[in-house]
Amino acid sequence: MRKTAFITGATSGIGKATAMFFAKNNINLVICGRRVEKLKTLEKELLKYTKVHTLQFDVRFKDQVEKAINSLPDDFKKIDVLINNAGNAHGLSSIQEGSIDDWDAMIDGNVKGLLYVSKSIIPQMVERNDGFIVNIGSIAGKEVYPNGNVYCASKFAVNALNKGMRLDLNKHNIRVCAIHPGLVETEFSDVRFKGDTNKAKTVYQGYKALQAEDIADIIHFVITRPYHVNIEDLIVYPTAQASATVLNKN
Ligand code: NDP
Ligand code: 8X3
Repeated sequence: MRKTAFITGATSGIGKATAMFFAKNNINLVICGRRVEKLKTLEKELLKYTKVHTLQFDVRFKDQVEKAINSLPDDFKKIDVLINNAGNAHGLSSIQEGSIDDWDAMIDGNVKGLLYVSKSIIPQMVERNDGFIVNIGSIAGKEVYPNGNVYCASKFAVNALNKGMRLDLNKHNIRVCAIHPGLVETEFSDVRFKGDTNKAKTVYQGYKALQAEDIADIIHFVITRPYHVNIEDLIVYPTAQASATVLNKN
């Protein structure tokens, strides 16, 4: 029987590429995001390959999360694979100059949002003693870099939650994995720099950054291992990057 994957943050970047990769590999999809037009455009493309349901909600608001997930039609209610991917950095400022609104967006989206979605989906996995959760962390969750402060804190939290899930869900036969990418060329920097496209572009210039499809391929590899194999923690850099601050640019 075909499996169903629930992907948050599917309107762009890693989530969108993962949806496309999964669709071409016969996985049914629930795709989520706030931008409904982007969800609908992607749905049209994915429907060429698989069954798709779209859910529009903001992960920061638990009522929206619960309502959306409770609204899933019967065909999509059983979630085999949860990809906790939605998230962003907002700003790149010193701790003394950072904006509280940016901090709220990162803590609420990257941490609480991941929790709200997980809380709504984990019970069915526990009941079935079956399921896979992939948490998209970041190298920012392994290493703090200058001005990364709150974004890094949010991804350190994802790293901790991944370990917590792995421990608590162990007796329920549920696989849990975190993937921690380095620099991936997506809308991430556009969001971080609040639409300053030129500034965002320079992040990915002078070397070959990871592409969203690279991470999608790895996520698919992780979830298609035999059930007794759980890849728990994976750091992925572009070849040109050796740490959060060491980048071999031309
Ligand atoms: P994008 O900006 O391209 O995608 C982010 C996705 O998250 C969008 O689909 C967006 O959808 C969704 N999203 C953001 N905030 C919310 C919210 N409050 N509610 C619902 N959905 C939300 O970035 P990436 O694809 O690069 O990022 C995906 C994940 O990968 C993030 O967790 C990021 O931290 C992580 N990551 C990215 C790296 C990079 O260098 N790009 C490196 C390491 C990790 P919408 O706006 O439609 O709601
Ligand atoms: C995104 C990668 O280096 O901007 O998580 O933190 S980085």
